[in-house]
Amino acid sequence: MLPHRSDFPSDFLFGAATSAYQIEGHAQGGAGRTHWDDFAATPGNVAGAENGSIACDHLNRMDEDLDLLKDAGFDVYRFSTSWARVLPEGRGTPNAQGLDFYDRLVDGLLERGIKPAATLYHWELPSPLSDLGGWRNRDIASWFADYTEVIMSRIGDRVWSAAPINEPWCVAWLSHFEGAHAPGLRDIRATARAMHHVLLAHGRATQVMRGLGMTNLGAVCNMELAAPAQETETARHAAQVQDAIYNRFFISGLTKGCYPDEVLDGLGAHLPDGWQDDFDTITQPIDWIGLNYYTRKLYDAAPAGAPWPATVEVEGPLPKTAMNWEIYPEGLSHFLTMIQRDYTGDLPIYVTENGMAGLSELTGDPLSDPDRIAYLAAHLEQVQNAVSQGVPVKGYFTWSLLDNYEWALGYAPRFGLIHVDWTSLNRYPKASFSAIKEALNS
Ligand code: GCO
Repeated sequence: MLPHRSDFPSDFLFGAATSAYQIEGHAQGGAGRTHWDDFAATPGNVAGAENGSIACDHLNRMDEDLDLLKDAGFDVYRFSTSWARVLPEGRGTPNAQGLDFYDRLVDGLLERGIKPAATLYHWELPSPLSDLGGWRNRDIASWFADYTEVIMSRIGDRVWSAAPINEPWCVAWLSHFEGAHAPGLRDIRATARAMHHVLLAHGRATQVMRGLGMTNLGAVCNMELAAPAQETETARHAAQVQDAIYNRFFISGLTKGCYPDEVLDGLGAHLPDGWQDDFDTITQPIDWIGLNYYTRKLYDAAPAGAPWPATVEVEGPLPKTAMNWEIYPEGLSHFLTMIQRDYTGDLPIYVTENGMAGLSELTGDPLSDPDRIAYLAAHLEQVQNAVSQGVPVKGYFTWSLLDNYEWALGYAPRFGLIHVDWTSLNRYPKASFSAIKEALNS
C-alpha cells in the first residue's frame, strides 16, 4: 500500500519522469546522431548493442502516454528535450519536426491539466559536438546556451519548470572517468574538465532562460549514499572521498561556488585554467533543487599504491533490485536533510527520480510488481519523515512512467509503472500503476 496524497502537505506534487532518448525512438522524426548511438555501436559497451532508435516509440504514441499519465492522476510530468532532435548537428539549423513535437507535448500536458517539467539535457549529445570534444571542450557552455535559447523560445512560455542538466555526476564522472556511459572515456583530465564544464553550461543555460523571462528554474543532482564497507579509518576515508565526488562536488559548485577539498586533491591539477573565475556564472540563483535517489554503495580503500581516488566498491548485504542496487530507503531522508542543512536552506526540494527496476513481471492482471510497490512505499515514507522534520520537500517523481532504454544495460531492466512489450510496443499498466492511481485519486 502506498501512502495517500492526503498524507502529504496539500501543495505536495506527484509526478512521473522519463527522458527523451530512453523513450522517444531517436531514429525517427529527423533527429541527428548522438554519442549514445556511437557508444552503443561500439562492441562491448551496451548489452546486446541496443540503442534508442525505436525505444518506446513515444514519438508516435505520445497521446496514449499522456492519457496514461492523466489516468494515474499525476500532477506533473518530468520529460527531457533532445538536443539532437532540436538541432540535428548540435548547432545551426533547427529540425522543425522536433520543435513541433515538443510543442505538442507541452500543449498535450496542459490540456490534460498536467504541469510540464522540462529538462534540457538527459545525456544524448549530438555526435558532431562530441567530435569537437563534447563536455571536455569549454565551448560546450556556449553551444548549450544556444540550444537552450532555441528550444525555450518555443516552449519556455508554457513549461511549469525547467532544469538544464540531468545528473551532472553521470554526464561527467560515469561517462569520462568510469567509461560506463557515452562517450566511454576513462581519462582523468577529461573528467575534471567535464565536471566543471557541465556546471558552467548549467549556469549559461539558466541565464538564457532568465533572459527569456522564465521562472521556476532548478538543477537536478543524483546522490548515492557512500558508506564505509567496514569500521576502519581507511574505509571511512574511502567513503568520504566518494561522497565528495558523487554527492557534494556538484551541489557545492552550484550553491556555494566552491569544490570539496577531497575532490581537488585528485582533480585540481586537471581542471581548466581559471576555473575559479566561473563561479559567478555557475551560481546563478535557482528556484529549486532536484534529487535523484536510488541506492547506496559501500567503499573500502584500494590496495596500497593505487592512484586517486584509491577506493574500491564492495558488494553490500541488503536486498537488491534488478540493477543489483541495494534497497536503502533511509538514504533518501539522509540526503533530503543534508541538502537543506548544508546547501539550500529554505529552497524547495523535489525528489525528481526514485524507483526500481525489475526484470520480467509478466504475470497477473494487472501485471504483478509487489517489489516496486514496496520500494515506492518505503521511499515515500522517508519523504514523509523529512517533511515532518521541516525539510521543504515539495514533490516526488517516480522513475519511470514506462519501461525504457536503460542505457548500457539495454532493455532488460524494467523501471516502468507501465510494462512495454518490446515487440508490439503495446503498453500494459502494472499493479504499481494501479497503486499510484489509488494513492493519488480521492
Ligand atoms: C538517471 C536517469 C535515468 C535512469 C535511471 C535508472 O537519471 O539516472 O535519469 O536515465 O534510467 O536513473 O538508472
